[in-house]
Amino acid sequence: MTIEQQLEEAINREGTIHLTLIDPDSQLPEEAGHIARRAAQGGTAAILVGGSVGVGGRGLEYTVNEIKDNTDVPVIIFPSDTGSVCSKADAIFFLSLLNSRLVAYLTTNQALGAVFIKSYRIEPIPVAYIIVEPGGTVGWVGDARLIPRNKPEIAAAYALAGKYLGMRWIYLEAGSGVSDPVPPEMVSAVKEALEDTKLVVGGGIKTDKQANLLAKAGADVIVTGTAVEQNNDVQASIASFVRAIQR
Ligand code: 1GP
Repeated sequence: MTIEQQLEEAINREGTIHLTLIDPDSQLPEEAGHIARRAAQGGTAAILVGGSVGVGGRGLEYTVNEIKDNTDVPVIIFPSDTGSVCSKADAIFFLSLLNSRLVAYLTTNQALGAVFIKSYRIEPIPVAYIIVEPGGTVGWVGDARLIPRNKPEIAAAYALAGKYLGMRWIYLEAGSGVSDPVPPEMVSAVKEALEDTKLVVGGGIKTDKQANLLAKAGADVIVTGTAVEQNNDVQASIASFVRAIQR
């Protein structure tokens, strides 16, 4: 079974699933392995590895190795550019940043990275990536024309475009560590447009309540990163997110 099928099965079984984002630039590889183990024990369905700045090379490779050594859940690269492709990962979110002004984030990084993905035999999972205000670091790095928070119809139009382009996953991103996640009203508008295409929501989700509202609005996948980094009891924090998103 592919990683994508595993995620789909988990969504069909549980309604909404949780993924943990680990930024290799935020801690030593050993610590990343520890976080991943505790996150898996808390019920996270997979580990995403990525970040907008300072991710690549040996730091990335050691981090992925440690995570793989410490857990059995899939390890999926959440890339910022071609430097994020890592041979040790199980899969990669093959993103196109649909609302970027830069062709590099629409297709050039994808073309340059694709050859590595093929030769490393990592599973590519096609994802339409859409950045919503405030956008955080990734919004700046990706030069995104940020979707205004009060314009759910624009987010829905982009999401539908991603679906019609053949992307099987749509990712609504507010930016890592931002003050407020994507508004639930926007999530429900996007999900209504997408129907059965899978919807991932991340950025700024800090509380169980926020996660619960986003799941109820139609998110199939909730991603948290900063909330885990800031919590000493990773397992309890993830377990509580997982409980909060159960429909
Ligand atoms: C993944 O960028 C997010 O979509 C992670 O955001 O660090 O705010 O959880 P946080």
